[in-house]
Amino acid sequence: STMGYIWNTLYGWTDTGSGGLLPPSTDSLTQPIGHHVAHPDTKRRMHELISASGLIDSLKQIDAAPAAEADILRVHDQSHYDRILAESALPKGGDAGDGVSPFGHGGHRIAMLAAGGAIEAVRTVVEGQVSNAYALINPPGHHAERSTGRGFCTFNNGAVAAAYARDVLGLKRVAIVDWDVHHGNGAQDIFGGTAEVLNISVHQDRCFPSDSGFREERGHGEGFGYTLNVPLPPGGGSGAYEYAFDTVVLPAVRAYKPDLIIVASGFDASIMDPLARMMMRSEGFRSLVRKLVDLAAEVSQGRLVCLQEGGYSPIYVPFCGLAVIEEMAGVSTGTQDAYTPILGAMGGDKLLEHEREAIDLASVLVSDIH
Ligand code: 6DK
Ligand code: ZN
Repeated sequence: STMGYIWNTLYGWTDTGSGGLLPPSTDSLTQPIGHHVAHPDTKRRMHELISASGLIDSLKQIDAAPAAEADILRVHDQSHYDRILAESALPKGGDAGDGVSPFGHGGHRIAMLAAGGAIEAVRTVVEGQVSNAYALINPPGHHAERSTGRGFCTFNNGAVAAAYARDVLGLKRVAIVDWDVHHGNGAQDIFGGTAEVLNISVHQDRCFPSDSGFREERGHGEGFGYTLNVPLPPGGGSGAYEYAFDTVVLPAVRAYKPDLIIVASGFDASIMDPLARMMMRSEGFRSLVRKLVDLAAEVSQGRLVCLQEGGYSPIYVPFCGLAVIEEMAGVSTGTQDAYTPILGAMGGDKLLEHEREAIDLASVLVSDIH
């Protein structure tokens, strides 16, 4: 069957405020700019390339339904949900929780549509209506913890979808593979105590949050071993990521044998990204998702769902997204990554010794997964 794809016009309507990254302030002299790094245009532009390339004609477009309050409450506190709802009703909106994650009036509705998009992607894949799915949702989710939003994230879309798969669709085991360049602290907070969800985060070491994502954080109680962090030194490219996938991510998911693989798919490990210092290009992301498509065929009946997380280069994120979705769909539009001649000449693809050493330290943790 065909691949599922989700985008909603309202995902392009998040109001990230008039600051660039920090709130504008005459005290700190952070000037207003009107185009926050997480401005939704980057994701809308990715959707437009999926459309303009013609790839969209090969995809089954699925409508996002808003999540229900009960869907959110599987993984978040009532107080967090109520605060978002209340601040969303204010004329100028509010903040997801950390003071650097602004949302506008009505932001609650968009966040519910993002979580609902994640649910619909998972539901249609598990019910067999589509072979696999990419949900280009916004706002992102992977930093949102049980009791608070954080890092541009309001509700943890991936966790909401994983809990839905478990509680509503009856799946026993869900693996989350988080290749967003930042640490997947939200799922670690929410699922750290259970073996029913395997949470693997491959990220730039101490980029964001700067105080989590260490290899030593392995989950607790029954969940010990089912949180797996793979921090990478800054500067890594496809060589480091492919080695991390081949020696840690794939063996871990094989050992776990999930019923579903959810990918926290950010494109902020790209060489063009302002919020991290890694050097991936679109072909690198294509090869990572190829590995996961094959892995899903082997362990999870092909069930693979990508959920959009970060990515802050308006010009380059679209090409990364196109490569990933083409590969999942098994379709080539013949579109070239227009930036390959420039970015490929910069180097950075080769696995370096210090990267190998860091990844090897994580690969020993796989043996505790059963
Ligand atoms: N740093 C994401 O891409 C979000 O993972 C990344 C968020 C980076 C925020 C950078 C930032 C601070 C702020 C305050 C104090 C210290 C550091 F969730 C995704 F969108 F996917 O604000
Ligand atoms: Zn990120």
